[in-house]
Amino acid sequence: MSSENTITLYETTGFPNPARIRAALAEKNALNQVAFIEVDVMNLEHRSEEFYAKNPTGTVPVLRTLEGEYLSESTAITEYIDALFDGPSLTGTTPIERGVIHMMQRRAESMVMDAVATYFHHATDGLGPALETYQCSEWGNYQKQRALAGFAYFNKLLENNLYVAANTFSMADITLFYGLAFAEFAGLQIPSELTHLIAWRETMSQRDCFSAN
Ligand SMILES: N[C@@H](CCC(=O)N[C@@H](CS)C(=O)NCC(=O)O)C(=O)O
Repeated sequence: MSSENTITLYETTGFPNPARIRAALAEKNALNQVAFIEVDVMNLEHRSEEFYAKNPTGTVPVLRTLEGEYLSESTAITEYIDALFDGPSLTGTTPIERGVIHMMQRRAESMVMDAVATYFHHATDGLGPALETYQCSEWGNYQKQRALAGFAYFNKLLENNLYVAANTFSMADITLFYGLAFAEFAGLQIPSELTHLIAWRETMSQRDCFSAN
């Protein structure tokens, strides 16, 4: 699909935040309505003036909307996709659902996704010396402990719930799923006693939006 007059996703294959957007699009059955442009993060394409003009924080994903606006932040992009396309809601329909899903998405992001990312970038080799220009291993290892506490929190939550928020599949599940995938990539295993979290992840991995892209 051409990138003119259509929605365009700037992404980097294999990276967890862009994968959240692929999953949201798959859930809405809208992957074929979007053009995809690969950003070469390993060769610093996301730190070019051209890319900063799209997203001043220099991260993927970025989505160019039908109106030609550039959206960054996976949650904001997901909200746009959710409102634009038909299909099951990822952000909730009733006021209480919307509030709870937003809250739980942010918990999954802060307690798992962002904590894992900080561990990865600060306390491991991360993306390598060309990209990791500032590292603080103490901060990274502190975030590793936060991530482990996040795992325990979600394990308890999922003891009696099929989904992270509002008894329905949502962007909160997508964020937690890719937060755990990132953790595995970074060498952070889910402790074996966290059986509810492990079982939830296994069940989620069968879902088409995660397995088909
Ligand atoms: N809060 C942002 C995080 C985006 C982010 O950190 N993306 C990573 C890839 S998963 C990135 O672009 N990393 C580039 C770098 O670390 O230089 C979101 O929700 O989209």
